[in-house]
Amino acid sequence: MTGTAPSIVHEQHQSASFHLSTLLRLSVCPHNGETSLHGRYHELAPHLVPMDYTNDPDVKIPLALIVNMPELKENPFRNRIVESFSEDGQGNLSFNDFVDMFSVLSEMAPRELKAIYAFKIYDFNVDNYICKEDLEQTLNRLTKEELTPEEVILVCEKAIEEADLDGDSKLSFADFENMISRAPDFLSTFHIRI
Ligand SMILES: [Ca+2]
Ligand SMILES: [Ca+2]
Repeated sequence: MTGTAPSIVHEQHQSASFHLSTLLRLSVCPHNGETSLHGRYHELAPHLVPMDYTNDPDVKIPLALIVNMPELKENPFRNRIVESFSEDGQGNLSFNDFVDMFSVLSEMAPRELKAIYAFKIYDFNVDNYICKEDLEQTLNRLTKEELTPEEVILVCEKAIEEADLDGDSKLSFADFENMISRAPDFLSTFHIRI
């Protein structure tokens, strides 16, 4: 069971990417959202991004410029968010990556899709599991370090204990879904207004 979990998650990531391009972009950008997103993308790096995208130029904007956007710069997960949407894995975002990011973070994105990306974002060491250390980093960011280190450890231990369906002391994507199904507000941290 444990051995199959990462590949299931991987498959879900892949199908999520596929649906992102086809479904979400349409549902999220009904008011010329893509046009205004292109404007935003261009603004971030006018020296890199051409205005004319008809030939789909191979342009990427580095993470350091993206995380300073007003929508992201107060977000404690900004670096992880951008990394999670970076197809080249280096934190650089193509325009397609950029549109995907805004699509998933919008209020209209389906809950399952937000869950998939939340899992990616919280998986700090990118091993397809959320372990106690991942959860501690997550909680420290969410609570802005209002909790003592001992409290953080306790909360994380309890959260894993409650959600860990297969008893391996770390959260697979299935365990994680189990956890967020008990906390309906959990994914609200992923809303960004464009
Ligand atoms: Ca991990
Ligand atoms: Ca588990």
